[in-house]
Amino acid sequence: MAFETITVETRGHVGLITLDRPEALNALNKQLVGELATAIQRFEDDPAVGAMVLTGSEKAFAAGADIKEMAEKTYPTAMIEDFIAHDWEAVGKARKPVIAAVSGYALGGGCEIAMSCDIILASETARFGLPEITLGVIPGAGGTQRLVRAVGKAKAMEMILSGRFMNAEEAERAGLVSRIIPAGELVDEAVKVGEKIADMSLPAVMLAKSCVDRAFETTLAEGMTFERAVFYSLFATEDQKEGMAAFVEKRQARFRDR
Ligand code: DAK
Repeated sequence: MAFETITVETRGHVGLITLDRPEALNALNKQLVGELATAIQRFEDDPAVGAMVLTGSEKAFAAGADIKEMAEKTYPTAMIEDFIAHDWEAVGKARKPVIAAVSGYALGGGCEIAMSCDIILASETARFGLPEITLGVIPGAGGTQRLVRAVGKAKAMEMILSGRFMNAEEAERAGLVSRIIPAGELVDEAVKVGEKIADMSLPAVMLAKSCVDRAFETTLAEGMTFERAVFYSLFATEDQKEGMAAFVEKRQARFRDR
């Protein structure tokens, strides 16, 4: 299937998805969200891909769900269609790591999709916000839950109740963003991080990701028990033997994802 609202390429072992609806600041309409879910699934299924990068343009990562598409919805149509929630959840449900490379606006659903990535790298132009309240609604794709976990209640509550945006510096200080990279180097740097991750053992990467995610879902004691079981399980992989042998032999490990 050819895509019309995103572009997709593979750089080395990294799948790169670029949101591409410039006329609407990458507003996430039904078509775009469907194409994004398809592209994510293709990279999930591609054994040559070890990580993904999701980006937009310099002006906008994505300015939210498409308001023009939403405006006429009624309670029954919204509820029954469920806003194609399964497609919206594709990024958050990916098993391979997804890195968001954010320049410009990441608002509403755009901010929610960035937050459902595993790492957010931002350029100095990034603006994060959940302005749904200004439209008479609230975030509906995880914003009220993920923003609180990322930046704490005070900042999340202020942003969600007042619609205030956060710039890149504040987002980095608050822990929403992992690093700020100059805009012109952002995507290359995100791909570099993706390549580094893709060089690791994929089973270890996937399990590390699921352990970190588990920290948001459970108690410390349960999370530690889960982590311990996962840790032991990795001794069943060839990659553990290779990784530790390579250290002892003072050479680079060559992981085979086995
Ligand atoms: N939807 C549709 N079109 C949009 C858009 C959006 N979110 N954002 C921008 N555009 C369009 C504008 O209408 C304009 O198109 P034309 O009028 O030229 O045809 C074009 O992009 C350029 O925008 P502006 O002229 O407004 O550009 P400015 O630089 O002046 O302003 C801005 C940029 C980003 C500050 C402004 O465009 C803006 O405030 N945009 C709306 C931001 C927003 O409110 N976003 C939240 C949307 S609600 C769910 C899943 C998801 C969601 C909910 C539930 N489920 C799975 C249940 C998500 C909801 C949302 O995201």
